[in-house]
Amino acid sequence: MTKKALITGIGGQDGSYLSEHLLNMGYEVHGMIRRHSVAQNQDSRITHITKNMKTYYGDLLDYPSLVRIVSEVKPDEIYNLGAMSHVRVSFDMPSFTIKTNALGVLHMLEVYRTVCPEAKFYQASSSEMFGNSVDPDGVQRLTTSMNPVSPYGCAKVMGYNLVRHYRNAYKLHACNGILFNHESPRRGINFVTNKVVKTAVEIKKGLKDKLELGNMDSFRDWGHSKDYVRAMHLILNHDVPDEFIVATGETHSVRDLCETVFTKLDLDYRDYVVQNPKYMRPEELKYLKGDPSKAKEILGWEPEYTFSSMMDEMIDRWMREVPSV
Ligand code: NAP
Ligand code: G4F
Repeated sequence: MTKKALITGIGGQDGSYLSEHLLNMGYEVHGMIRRHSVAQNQDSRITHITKNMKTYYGDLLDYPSLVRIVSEVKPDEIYNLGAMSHVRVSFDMPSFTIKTNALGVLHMLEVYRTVCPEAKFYQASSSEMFGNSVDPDGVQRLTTSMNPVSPYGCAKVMGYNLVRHYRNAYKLHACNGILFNHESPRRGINFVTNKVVKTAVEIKKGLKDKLELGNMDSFRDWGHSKDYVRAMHLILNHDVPDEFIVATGETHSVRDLCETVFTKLDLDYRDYVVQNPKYMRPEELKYLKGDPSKAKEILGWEPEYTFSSMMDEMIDRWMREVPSV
């Protein structure tokens, strides 16, 4: 029988790739989108596939909308990807962030528990939950303590714990994927990878003369969203509901990122990158490098992209889209 998946945050980076992945596997895909005053912004990342799926207006903070959607769809699998996902913005909008990323998870779990408890549930947890905890060998793993350093991270820890609690208390198939940073040509342009790539291409084409950044000394473990949505499906469909880390096990600084991208464009980043305190955070997460061994051993998950091939794909997008003067 055709499986039905419901995705919150379907219009986001991961929601769009996950929809493609599930449609390719023969799933019936349903997704929740939020109403925007500019209607084309509601589903700009999924316009190429909306004819193959069904979308519903809703919001993680609007409990009646969740009851209506889940009751109508009766999903076999729920992927809760909806979130206020920008860490820097979470300092500016802490209340909305905590509501959406923590209370929103509670709402989804309650609707799941009461309407379709036989379904499986995936929660988009994040490496931001670790904050500045790093094991002595320089990695974060499932046993690393969680000491979040942003409203976003604090809310994600709450969501993570709620999923574990609901699993244990109500015997639900509820799972957490702790995903490290993942990017793609569809990444929002105010996240550092896409901001660096887009601006570097604009500089290359003579449209800009500088790139303003915040902290260039933080390190991130950057993978590709397409690889990571495959992991989401594997995590949810593992026999036992559990927690998994999804990461590359490789780390780069923001400075390395700039050097890689500008060098690929035959430019020297030191001639163009300036720091602007506006992009600094009140508290910074300094270093991320995840241990994906459990996902590799138990789920057989392997990433297909490298840091370099992902940057090439992102550069190609902007080389095509940025006009030449
Ligand atoms: P994204 O592109 O920002 O997508 C987030 C989606 O959530 C958007 O469709 C957004 O809708 C929706 N959303 C925001 N507030 C909502 C609300 N109150 N109710 C319902 N939907 C809401 O983020 P992403 O990169 O795809 O990430 C997907 C999930 O993985 C998020 O939960 C994120 O926190 C988590 N995560 C991401 C990463 C990463 O590196 N990408 C790593 C770890 C965890 P609008 O477009 O209408 O705002
Ligand atoms: O690209 P970022 O904004 O991603 P961040 O904060 O690591 O969060 C992302 O990854 C998390 C997983 O670890 C997700 F949960 C979360 O939803 C999101 O997808 O910033 C990366 C680094 C930071 O250290 C930041 O301070 O880049 C630094 N940075 C330096 N200049 C900048 C900038 N970040 C942004 N967004 N913009 C800058 O101008």
